[in-house]
Amino acid sequence: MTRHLALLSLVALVACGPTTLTLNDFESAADLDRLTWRCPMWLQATDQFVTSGRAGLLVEFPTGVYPTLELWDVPADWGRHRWFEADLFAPDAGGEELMIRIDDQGDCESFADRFEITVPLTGAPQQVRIPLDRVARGNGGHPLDLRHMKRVLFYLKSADRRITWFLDGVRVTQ
Ligand SMILES: [Ca+2]
Repeated sequence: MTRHLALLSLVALVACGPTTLTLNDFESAADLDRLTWRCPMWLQATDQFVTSGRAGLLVEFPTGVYPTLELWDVPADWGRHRWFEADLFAPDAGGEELMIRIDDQGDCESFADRFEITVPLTGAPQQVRIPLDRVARGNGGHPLDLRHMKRVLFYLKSADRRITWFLDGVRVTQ
């Protein structure tokens, strides 16, 4: 009987499927091909900050307004998950504020129709964890459709110097 229960537990575990859906883990050239940026900047795979897999991403934002890193071609259906998570480290930017913007495949041109949040940078490794029901509410316009997501952007409103930071394990979890 105990053995049967153990087997049933295993079946249930498998049936539930993976609890993490990776949006980008920066492990391969194909992963890096799914990044774009808005200003002259430097991106490279790194082993200096890795929280998942074997590599993370090193980003050098240039001086200027709205230096932006965009993750596109992400898995679209986040509907079975509860949290957006990412690990980041900005050792020389403690006190700065990183912005995270998340768009669905609807009309995200107006501020009200997308989701944005301010993340205070601590200067130490930190995990961002945002409830997806909050993402779905957006900025007060039409709600985002978690089954048809499009992209994630990380940006600063402005930088008065080059800022190097690290990112890994961008994902949604249950
Ligand atoms: Ca990784």
